[in-house]
Amino acid sequence: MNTIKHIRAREILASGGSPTVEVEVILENGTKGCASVSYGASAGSKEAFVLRDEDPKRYYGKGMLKAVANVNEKIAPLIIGHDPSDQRGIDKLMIDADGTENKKNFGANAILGVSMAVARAAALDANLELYQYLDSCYMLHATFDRLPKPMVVMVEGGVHADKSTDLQEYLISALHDDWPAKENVRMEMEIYEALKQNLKKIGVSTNVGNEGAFAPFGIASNEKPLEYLMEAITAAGYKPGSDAGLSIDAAASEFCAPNPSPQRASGSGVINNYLYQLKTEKRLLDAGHLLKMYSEWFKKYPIVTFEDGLSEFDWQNWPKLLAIAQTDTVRAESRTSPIKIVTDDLTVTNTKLLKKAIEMRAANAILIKLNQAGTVTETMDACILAKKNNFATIPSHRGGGETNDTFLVDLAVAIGAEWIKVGPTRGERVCKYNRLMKIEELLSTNHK
Ligand code: 2PG
Ligand code: MG
Repeated sequence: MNTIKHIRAREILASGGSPTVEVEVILENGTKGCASVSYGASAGSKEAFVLRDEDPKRYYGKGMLKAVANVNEKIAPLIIGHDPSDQRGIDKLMIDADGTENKKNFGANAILGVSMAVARAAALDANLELYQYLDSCYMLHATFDRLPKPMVVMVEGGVHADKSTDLQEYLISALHDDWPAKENVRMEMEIYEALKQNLKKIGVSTNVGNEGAFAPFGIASNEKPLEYLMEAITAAGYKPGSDAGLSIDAAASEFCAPNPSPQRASGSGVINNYLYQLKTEKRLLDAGHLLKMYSEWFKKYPIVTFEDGLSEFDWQNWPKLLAIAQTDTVRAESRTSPIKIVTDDLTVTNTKLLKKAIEMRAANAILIKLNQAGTVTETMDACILAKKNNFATIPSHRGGGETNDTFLVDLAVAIGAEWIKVGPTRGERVCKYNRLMKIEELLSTNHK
């Protein structure tokens, strides 16, 4: 058996200019798996713990030398000598040795780096592409006959940009399952270019936010980007609602606060325990009025997915949002499936929280982020549970600190995800779409 011989972690820079963790796992025969870990800017409160040094003398406290040391000194001795193909066993070993609910001891950034690098080394050792390896390792029986479609951030605000919209992301989601990935990617980038030209024409700034999407300074309302996206789709020569749909990630936890005088709004069933502050429009809305605004958008625009429309604490109103979305969706002739209500901060790629969302009928889709879970196995388990319960899965990049690692693309392909949320520009984003197009080429040459 080809066992794990050596594990080495180091601090590298993530896209925001702050450090993250990179891990190398080397096997007896010299096979080397390398992986780096991303982290978010608008992280959910229940995500697995990102261990930062909190040393103000280095990187304003954001150094990751403690996590690096945990890999080199605490995790490596646990894992060295193990069979790298026992991914589930290795992940469990690290979870148990950490011993905390959210990986606070070693840091999820340390544990995940090892978990991903082990998977890469095992895939290389088995002479498989990573997506093939994940398929066999987790017995997914993937057919690879449909690749995830791109879902690209086009306009961004919230904590991802300065003085833009309150809602965090406005995206274009490709709708054709039967188009080659490279055609869906091309469409997205042509719409991005059309959007840029349109914004310039009307005198709106084309400066970009964390993820390379436009972050229009001083925008008039949170609805405006939806109009911009509709115009851009048409200007690029595509049909809104049949070729390309609109998606939103409100990231509502970021503009939500407890309501000092909570009341049940009469008749609607909405419980107003929280208030939502839309600074752009100088409005403070209770959940009832926020849902009313969303409902109007659902009727007016071909919105296909809607993520974190309510705060991660506002659980009781999520089923109401799902019900509204299922009745108020604009339907293009070619598209019959109802809008997907996507959980991100609400479920943080955690099977316990996903189970709760399933039981409460709080949503019908889940965003998947490796670092929210903290191991490859827990991430895969969340995907498997979602699939079993007819939840769409959408693996996603991170806003704050993304890296050039493309693991999430292989994961998305292996689980047969509906979409993959990344982009649009900057190296750490486009490398994901480049990997997707490469996988398409590999599959066409029989790498199933
Ligand atoms: C999100 C992500 C990715 P962050 O909320 O979905 O766009 O942002 O990584 O900052 O949480
Ligand atoms: Mg989100």
